[in-house]
Amino acid sequence: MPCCWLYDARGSDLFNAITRVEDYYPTRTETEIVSQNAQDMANFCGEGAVLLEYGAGSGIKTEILIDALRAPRLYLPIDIAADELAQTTSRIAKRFPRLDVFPIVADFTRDFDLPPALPLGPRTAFFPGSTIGNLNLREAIAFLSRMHRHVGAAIIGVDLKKDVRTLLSAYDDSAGVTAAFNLNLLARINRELDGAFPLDRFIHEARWNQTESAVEMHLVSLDSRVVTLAGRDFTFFSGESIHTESSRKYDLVTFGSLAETAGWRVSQSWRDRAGQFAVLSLDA
Ligand code: AVJ
Repeated sequence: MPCCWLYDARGSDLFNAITRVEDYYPTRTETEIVSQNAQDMANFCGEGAVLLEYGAGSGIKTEILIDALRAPRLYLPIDIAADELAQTTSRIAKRFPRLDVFPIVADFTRDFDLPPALPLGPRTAFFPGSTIGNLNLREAIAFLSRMHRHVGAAIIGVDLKKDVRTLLSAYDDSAGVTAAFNLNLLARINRELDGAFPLDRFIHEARWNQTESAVEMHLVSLDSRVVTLAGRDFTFFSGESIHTESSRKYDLVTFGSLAETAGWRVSQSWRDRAGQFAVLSLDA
């Protein structure tokens, strides 16, 4: 399933809850990297920057970056989750009264237009969260190429390969928040498509796919069952799963050549001490 469907209002709330659980290391690690290197990142963006953010979400890391920018001109947060985008927009607009904020509700994995008359000034994209990891190779190249048409520079967060135990507990936390986040997809189908998935007969599972270098989230059916949706039958064998998300993990060399394929050159990389996560600057 396209993983963007995980993010209805409830899904966005649950994702924000995930970012606060101990087992899920990416958000706090990346936030720390951005905090400690905000000045370098701001210098990279230059004075009077126009900042585009793909998949803005709650915008916590963005706030840290904007705070370090010199006289930023415009912030364009792009997100599919309209409710959360509205909240983030008003919080950031309030905190930075001299900054213009122009939210765009869009699925950034598809083509969309930027507003026609953007102010002059260097345009930089901010793409944190390792959201790039949710895209497969073809999608990632298409996305990075579109970003190349939109802006001349970018700052991107990339989650790095590490031991499988750490990865799997990040995607199957002991508090069960990730399980609730994943299962909300079935609840959403029941709500919006009038489905009849029994939520207690599907279980969350995180799997490491070595070939894809990805953590996968699955919803495993505990029974054999037929679920009817919009006049169509969906048949499950017992143990068969719905694959709801892949979260690819990169090493810097592999990511560098992926970026190059889309016309980018990695210029700087910032990492945490343990080398769990990287934030990279890209030049066109
Ligand atoms: C959307 C990339 C930040 O893949 O790590 C968190 C979503 N899924 N736990 C990720 C997610 C399960 C997350 N990002």
